Order: sequence, then C-alpha cells, then structure tokens
Amino acid sequence: MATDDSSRDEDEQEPERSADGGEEMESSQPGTSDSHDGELDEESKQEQLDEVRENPEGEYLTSDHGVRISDTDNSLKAGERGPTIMEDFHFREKMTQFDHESIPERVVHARGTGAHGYFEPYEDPDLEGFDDISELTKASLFQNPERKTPVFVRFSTVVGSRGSADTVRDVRGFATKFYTEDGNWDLVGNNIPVFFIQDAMEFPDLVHAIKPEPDDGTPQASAAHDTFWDFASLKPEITHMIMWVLSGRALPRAYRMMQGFGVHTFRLINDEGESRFVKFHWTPKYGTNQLVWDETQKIAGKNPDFNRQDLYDVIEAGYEPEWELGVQVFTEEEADEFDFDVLDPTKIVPETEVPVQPIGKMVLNEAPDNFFAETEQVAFHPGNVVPGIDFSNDPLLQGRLFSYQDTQLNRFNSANWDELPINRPLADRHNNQRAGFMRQEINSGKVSYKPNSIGDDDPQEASEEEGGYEHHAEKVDGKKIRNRSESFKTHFDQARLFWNSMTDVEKQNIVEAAHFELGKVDRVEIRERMVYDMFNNVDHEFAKRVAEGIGIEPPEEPGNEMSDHDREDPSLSMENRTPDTIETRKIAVLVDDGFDDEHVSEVKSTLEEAGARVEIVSKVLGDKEGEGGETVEADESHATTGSILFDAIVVPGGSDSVDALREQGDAKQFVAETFKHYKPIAALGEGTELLADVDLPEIEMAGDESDGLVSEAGVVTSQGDDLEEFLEAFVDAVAEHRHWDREPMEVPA
Ligand code: HDE
Repeated sequence: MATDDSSRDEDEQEPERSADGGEEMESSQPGTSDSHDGELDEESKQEQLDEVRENPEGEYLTSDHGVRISDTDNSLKAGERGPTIMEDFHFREKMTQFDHESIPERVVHARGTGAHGYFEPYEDPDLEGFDDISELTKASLFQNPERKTPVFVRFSTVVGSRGSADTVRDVRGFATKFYTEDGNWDLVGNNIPVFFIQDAMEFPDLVHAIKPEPDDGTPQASAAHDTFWDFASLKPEITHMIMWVLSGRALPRAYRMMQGFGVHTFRLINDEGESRFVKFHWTPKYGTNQLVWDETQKIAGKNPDFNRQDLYDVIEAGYEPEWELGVQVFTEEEADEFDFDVLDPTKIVPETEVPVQPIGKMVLNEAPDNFFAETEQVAFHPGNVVPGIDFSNDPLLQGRLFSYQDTQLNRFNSANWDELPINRPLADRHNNQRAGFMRQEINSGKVSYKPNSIGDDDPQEASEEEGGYEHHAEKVDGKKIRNRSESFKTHFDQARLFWNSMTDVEKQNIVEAAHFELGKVDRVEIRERMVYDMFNNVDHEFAKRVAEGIGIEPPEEPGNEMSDHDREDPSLSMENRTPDTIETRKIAVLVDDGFDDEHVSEVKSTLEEAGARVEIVSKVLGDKEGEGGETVEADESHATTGSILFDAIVVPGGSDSVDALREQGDAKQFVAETFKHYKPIAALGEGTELLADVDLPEIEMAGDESDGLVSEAGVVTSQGDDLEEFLEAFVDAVAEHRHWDREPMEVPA
C-alpha cells in the first residue's frame, strides 16, 4: 500500500541522452556528429546504459504506464468472495507480463554468464617483422594505448539448457562484444581452438546428435549417449576436437582460467588494403586450470552455478580477471606451405610454426545489474566486424555469418535487437531503417531512402578514407560445387599432435574421460568404431587403453591412417600454463572451538596478502573461539559447503579443535576429497592428526617427533614454530594448482 510521503514525489531528473548521439543534430558534414572522432573511453558503455537503468529505491509502485498502484495483493472482485472483474487493469497487466516473461533460450550456448570490462591495446607491441600494429590492421581499437574500448563478455556452456549445471564436460563459449568507435566487433569464440565439423551445413546434425535424444529428452547437458557418439564415429574430422573435449579443457576451474580462441582464420587489413591471415588467442592471467571429473559431478549437485558465481564473486571482491589478446599472423603464401588448410576449423596453426604475439589486454571489472537485460539479451554475431578485420573463406565461418542474425530474429522476434541497450553500439548509427517490432529510435525527417534529394542525400556513404567498410577484394573464381576440399582431409595428424603434447597425467585423464563417455554408449558397434576407426588412427596405445575400459577387444595393429610423427607443441598442455600466483584461489580453513589462534590469524593474513580468498569452515555456522580467546566467525558450515568448492584446505592446530574435527565425518571427507582431487592440503601441529586419521596413501608427514616441515605431493605439514617457512611452502603448493603425483584412487571419497 502506498504511504503518504511527499518526499517521494520529487522525481529524479533523467540524465541527458548523449553517449549514443541520439539527441545530437545531424550535421551536414558527415561524420562530425558521431563518435568516429574518438571520444570513447572505458566508461562510455556504462554511461550509455545509465540512461536506461532504473532503481525503485524509495519510489512508489506504479503500473507499466506510470499510474500509482494502491494494492498489488488483491484482485478486483465483485464482492469480497465474488468473481474477479475484467476491468482490473492492474491484474491483467501483472499477469500478462508474467505470462510473457520467457523468451526462447539460445539453441546452443543457452547457459551463460557475463561481465563488463574494457580492452586496452599495448603500447608498441613487440611484433615480429612489423614496426607498428597499424602495419597489420587499421582497426582503431588496436591503435591507441591511451584509449580503452568497453567490452561485454559472455561465457557459456554449449549443450545444456538455460538451467543446467555449469561444470559439465563441454566446450565453453567465450564471446566478446567490443563497443569500438567504429562500431561493434563481436569476437564470438570458444575455449577450444578447433571445432567438431568443417562445414556449417553439418551444424544442425551435430547439435541434434549431442542434445538430449528426441524421444525421451535425455541426457541433459552431456555428450555421453548413443546419438552423439554415433554421429562422431561416422565423422573422422571430429577426432581432433574430441581429443580436446576429453581433456581438462572441457572442465575449466573457472571462466577466468580459460584460454579463448577465435577458432577460424580471419583477416587483418591495413590502411593500404593489404591482408594477412590471423588467428585470435585470449590468454588468461590466472592460468589455464581445470577441475577433475569426480569433482565436477559433485559440484553440479552442490553448486550448479559454480562458474557463474565465481565470476561474480571475484569481481565483487575487487579482482579483475584479465586476458591478453594475442595474434598469430601469417600471409596467404605462408599458409600455402602448411601441411593443413588454414580454412579448415578442425586445425590449429601450431605455436611451434607461428608464435602468438600479444597486442593488448582485456579486463573484466563489472558484473551486470540485470541478468535478463544484459546477459540474456546480449546478442552476438560473427558478422559484426569493423574496418581492419575481415573474414576468411572457412566454410564454418561463412555459415555462421548467416546463422547468428537469423537466430536473433527467433529469440527477439524483431530485427531491432541491435537497439537493446546491451547490443547498442557506441558509434553513431544513421541509416534508413525506421520500423519493425519494438522500434526504439525516433528517426526524424521525411526521408528513409537513398538516393534522395529532399534530405541532401543524407546519411551519406563513407569512402574507405572516411571509415567506410570495404570488403577485402579477394579474387574468387570457381565452379559452383558441393564438395569437401581434398586439403581438408587429414583428420588424425593434429589429433596425434595434441595427444603427444599431453603429460602422462593429462593422457590418463583423456583415457578415463573416454571410459565414461563411451561407457555410457549402449551400442557396442559405436564404441568399436570410435576405438578402431578413430582413436587407433591417433595413437595405438591410446586406442588400446580406451578399449580396455569399455569392454571391447583392444586393436592389434595401429590404424592405417595413423601418421607416425612424434611432434609435440608444449603450448597445448594446460600443465604448462599455470602461473606462479595464488591470486583469487579459494582456501578453506577447517576449525572448531579451541583452534590455535596464532595459526588461524597467520594463515589467514598471509594467504590473503598473497591474493587468495580465505574462508573459515566449521561444523555449524556462528562464532568459534580459539584456545587463546580470539573468536572467528565461520563463513560456511559442513551443511552449506564442501571441499569441492575450494582450491585448497588448511587444518590449523589447537587440540580441542582438532579433537572435534576428528569426530566429524564431514571434516574427514573434506581432507580425503581434497586429496583425491589433487588439491593442496596443509596441516599444522595437532592438525596433522586429522590427516593421519584419513590415512592418506604413502605421504610422508611431519609427525610428533619431527619438528621440521614436510612438503610432499602438495601435502604440507609441520610440527614446528616456523609459520613463515610453512606458509611459504603452502603458497608454492597452492600456486601449482593440482598435485598429480599422488595415488588418490585408494582414498574412498
Ligand atoms: Fe555458434 N551459435 N555456431 N559457434 N556460438 C550460437 O547464436 C552456429 C560455432 C558460439 O554468448 C547461436 O546467439 C553455427 C563456432 C558462441 O550469446 C547460433 C555454427 C564457435 C555462442 C550459433 C556455430 C561458436 C554461439 C545460438 C557452425 C566458436 C554463444 C545463440 C557453422 C568459434 C554466444 C546465438 C552468446 C551461439 C550458430 C559454430 C561460438 C545458433 C551455425 C565454431 C560463443 O546462432
């Protein structure tokens, strides 16, 4: 019910529209009224969004049309116990809005999360063979290190529905919208640099095969079923991608710990109109880290929003997830020399052939205000390019150029989706589009056609010098043909390169992933085709190891198409991409009443100083009292959390605290699971007794007799007083991320 509070009548003035240029007068001089003159900065998109931000704080409830509402709980009735009356406009409006709240979810990449940030080009990037970035591309966002281009990034899983779990085995989408002064550039990439198929024509089949089966609608968000592997086993070109998807790349620890790739070969075009091929790479500052399979399944139950929440949490805590943008640049002549086709999206350009050269960085520093308005309504389209960036003839990319516009029409029911605030460019728009569902802009004037004399022929076309987009004038001359190029037919060579580049543990993870995925396939002939026709052409040992876990005969000889090379590319192994920092890692300190006060305060302050996020975990929530009288408040209880939601754990000393933990099955499970998932564990003083109870296999620990520090396979224990030395060893262990030199299978967790 409304109250009589006159202060609420003072409406806040709406800020002036400005950033989108919507109120500016069009000048007779084309280009002078728009943002091509370089007024952009990091805040520009936020200022534009401010114009549509709404906050009800201290305001009256109103109808959509601005009429104040006196009662929103009771419908209008003919008598207190009588029927509802049609004239109740408030009821009708509230219910209609509710009935129409949902829009179609994305057909793929339905589940996602987003954040705002900026892109900043490096000053004088060290480019091999070029003095300056302008020799490579005229795209303005790369030219001026003083200018930050606002971005919005959406990360996603591919297969699952909007409400599915974050930690499924899947490729992750990594889509970036750059609001540049020359218009929007969408780099719509993935966290894996290759794709399943070579031609857009196959995409509907791929997606139908991997999505829940059409008869019973299962399984959700998983490739582990007959239809996907049936399709895969009949498409040898899928093999390289399958290797990546079976690896830890498909189980990212966090979105901020993923590489990103443009996947296709694109073109960079300079002022002279010269073109070079390019592959785009995002390299994360926090390293490329993974979860392990057992952990992902448990997280899916305990916190299905794990990756989504992580991104918000770290931004809220003041960290700024960051990626470096790098380019691999090569000419068409160089491309002709490769033993694969750069237009084939199932191939990488190995970094051993062409180095990745960093040209700038992207920082994410602001979570969206509203999930629907921003993350759900953001609409990407690989066809959104700016002068200086162009397409290649990759047949997958070519097909995407059609599909994304089309899919947005389905999602938004209107061609005006570009007018939604999150999609709106910062560069000015002037054209002859005027109408369509939900048109927002009010275009003044009589003229909506070209050529015209009534409106001085405005808006005018821009020459290349004036910033007009010119497509690269590639010479094309061919017969119409529905065929696959011979140069696209080496399917196993790079899959073998990937396998060769893995560490032993990464190889084992791939084998185990295959045991799960193919183990879920009912039809034996599909399992056999995958092993005999695909994996046996990648690596004979690999094929045998997979066969052993899925109930089929191991192949006797290597496959006929297996290329017998032992090339490796170290950049492909995630293990080579773990930086020496514990920034943003989440660490649990297990305590109960009677903990050692000094241990807890030193552990907390040292780890936090090193950039980690530390949480006190206890059996139940509330204050816990140390043996010296200090109290700490438990951030989480055994009911609300689990080891799977942390990167590492610490068990401080304090005999009462540790005695209590030793009585708690959940505390022991915390230790056992952390061990099983290869994560760092630290214990001090009596804390080591909890570890001893769990009976960790073959790990030496500091015992009662030994004062010293023992650090083995990421288990750091000490009975001594040298906390500094202990914490240094633990910080090193956390920085390593996972400790694969363990035998976790003996641990029953
Ligand atoms: Fe997409 N893809 N895709 N895709 N894709 C979509 O567009 C499509 C492909 C990627 O966070 C859809 O707006 C076709 C490769 C991302 O909103 C749709 C083909 C790569 C996202 C579509 C591909 C991607 C999408 C669904 C083969 C990595 C999420 C909703 C020819 C380079 C963007 C939408 C977001 C989304 C079509 C293949 C990345 C249907 C036809 C290769 C990150 O248009």
